[in-house]
Amino acid sequence: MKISDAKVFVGGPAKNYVTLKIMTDQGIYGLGDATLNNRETLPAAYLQDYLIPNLIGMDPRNSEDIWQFFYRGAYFRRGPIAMAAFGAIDMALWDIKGKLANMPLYQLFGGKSREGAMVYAHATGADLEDLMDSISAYVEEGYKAVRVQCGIPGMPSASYATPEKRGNTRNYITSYKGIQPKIEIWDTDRYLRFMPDALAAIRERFGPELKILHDVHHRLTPREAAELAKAVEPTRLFWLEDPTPAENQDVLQLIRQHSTTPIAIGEVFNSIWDCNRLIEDELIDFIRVAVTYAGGITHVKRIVDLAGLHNVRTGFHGAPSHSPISMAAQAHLNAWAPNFGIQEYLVLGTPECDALFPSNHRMENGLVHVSDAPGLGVDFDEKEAERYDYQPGSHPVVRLEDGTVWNY
Ligand code: CS2
Ligand code: MG
Repeated sequence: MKISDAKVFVGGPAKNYVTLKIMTDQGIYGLGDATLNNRETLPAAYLQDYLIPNLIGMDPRNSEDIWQFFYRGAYFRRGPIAMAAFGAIDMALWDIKGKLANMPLYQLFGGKSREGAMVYAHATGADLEDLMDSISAYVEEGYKAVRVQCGIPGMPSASYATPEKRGNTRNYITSYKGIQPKIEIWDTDRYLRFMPDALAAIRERFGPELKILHDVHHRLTPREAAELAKAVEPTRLFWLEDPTPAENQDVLQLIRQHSTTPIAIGEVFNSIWDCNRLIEDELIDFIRVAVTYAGGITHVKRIVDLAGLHNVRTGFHGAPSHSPISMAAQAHLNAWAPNFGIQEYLVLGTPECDALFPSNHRMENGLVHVSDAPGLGVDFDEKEAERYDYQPGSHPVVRLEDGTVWNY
């Protein structure tokens, strides 16, 4: 069996998805997602210019060898662009493997460990009352867990704030349009004065059962993060995410020494080497990598197994930047992983998105039920794809009030 061709598509409804389709000489094809949010053309170029010419003629069943060939063969290892490109190839090869075996992927991993995998939605509000409305809407729909982000009084433009009051606060998809980044202003002191009480009020309003998550988006210093993690202990968060930038991993010890609030980190990591220390030293409770830019199923499965040895559960990144292809790959891992924690899940299910990526994965009462179709269980409609092309975008850049650049 040989890979006969491969194509890359960039574009999609309201979002640039980087979709890889690998064809074989036996007519079976596989799909992968190489979307790297706001840098989409780069993994696409890596695939087109370097990887696809090498892929043609390879045996698609040797997914491990192909992964090693590209990873070691690159010489310059890791990095989100390369790992997103390898990840897309890897997903597509697993998709082919599942179709050959006539089995859904979770069966190849070891079968189902659960019937439905718990997901969390993004509730956002321009202010606390607005956020409460957003949470209520998700709770009414049956979600068991919500991430809560809120506008901070006196801080007009942080990514937590939805500038449009109501209306736009559900199904939150941040608009990053344009190559010039939007500037947001951040003030740590205002945030730290507001957030612990806001989280306590949410717990008070929604009671003990709701799982409440909050994303700090790398904004705090280690000491400030320890202060916040300690202050929110009575609220019993499901997790506190990215409290500090994770380049310096020693600082996580400071947070641990001061608080028992569960910590989730890893959405910007792209290899096991970015998180092995955090996992082995048990400095985090949830690992947030995504199959998209952490090298695909082959590599992420290794991270999941390492995490399982150290009481660390999964909480894969699932922002709208991921296409339904990588979300399907994660649905299969979530069905299998003995140390599954939760899945971030944003309702992509617009009619346009469903038409482009038809699948039978379904969300019901806050749980994702994985499809039983062979392989990834998601398809890609090339005719639909012709409607879209690449739209440049950029993440916001954050500055302090005096102009100092801060962390997004
Ligand atoms: C966030 C993301 O989903 C999350 O937890 O941190 O919304 C993040 O802003 C985007 O993925 C950036 O591309
Ligand atoms: Mg995050």
